Amino acid sequence: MSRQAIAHPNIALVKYWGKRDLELNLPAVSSLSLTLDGFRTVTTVERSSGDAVFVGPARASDRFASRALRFLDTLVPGRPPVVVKTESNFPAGAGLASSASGFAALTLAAAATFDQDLSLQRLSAWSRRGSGSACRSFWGGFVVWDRGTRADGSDSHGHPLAPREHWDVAMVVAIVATGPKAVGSTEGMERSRQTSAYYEQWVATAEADVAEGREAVLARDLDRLGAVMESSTLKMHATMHTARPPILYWQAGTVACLHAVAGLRESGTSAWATMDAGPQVKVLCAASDAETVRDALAPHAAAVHVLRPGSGARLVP
Ligand code: 2P0
Repeated sequence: MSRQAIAHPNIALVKYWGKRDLELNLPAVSSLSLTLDGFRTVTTVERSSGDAVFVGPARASDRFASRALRFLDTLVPGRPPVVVKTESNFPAGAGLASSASGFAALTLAAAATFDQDLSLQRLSAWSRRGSGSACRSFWGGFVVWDRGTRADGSDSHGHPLAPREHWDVAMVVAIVATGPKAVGSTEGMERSRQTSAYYEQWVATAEADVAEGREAVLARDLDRLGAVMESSTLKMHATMHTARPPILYWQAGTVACLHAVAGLRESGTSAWATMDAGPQVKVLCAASDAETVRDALAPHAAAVHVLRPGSGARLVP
């Protein structure tokens, strides 16, 4: 018995950064994201006589395998042994949201293999325990993850805000540097929470940013969404820059791309940047401006991808 699932990464427009419960992986703040097409993870879960995890054709590292298998243990205690095979068409661990698509696809394929007939909201809450941002990849287009208030985390999952057809935007992704990140997201969030004097302000202003982002998405107001989006990412990185020891994911190319985006706006193109736990710069713009944005970023990047709003995680029939 085996099932296969496909999921796309999502990029947060208003960020998740910080946890209020490490065990259940509950966020300190709500967030708002856009699910992308183009990049994707395909994962198969098959019942077997023993556990094994493969990434592409090769055995996964022990660290990767035990993270995936321990996650399945929390979902279905006493589960049968499985072989997991996963493959993504973009680099992992480089600030491109590979854990979002990875844990969304794994959750969906595993639930089907274990005959768990759950709503998307339940699956989303399950996936959150593997990687917080995964809970937003169950829907296409624009998605809100409510931080929730319940201690058991059952109300901390994604909700669809607007489908991919709602708004003809593009996310132009500048790959500034490849290779795994020096500090993982979970460690980065905890260091910010424990040592940055700005963390409290980050949390205090996050819900208002999500509310503003929601209104801007529903009104298709790119300048308004872009302004709150840049403010959110810069506040998030400020908590890292002021942590001890500091965390600086940005490279020279990151800053060059930020100036290129500001230059685009000065010359009349509505383009807005966001960065995650890595050096890459993702630029939101109208789909009709995507090539202009690509040309402006290309001199500063090793590669530039133009991605469009994508669909939610799904089982392969
Ligand atoms: C986000 N990031 O909202 C934020 C912005 C990175 C920066 O969610 O610790 O792999 O597994 O819940 O989801 C990346 O972190 O973190 C992330 P964990 P995750 O997209």
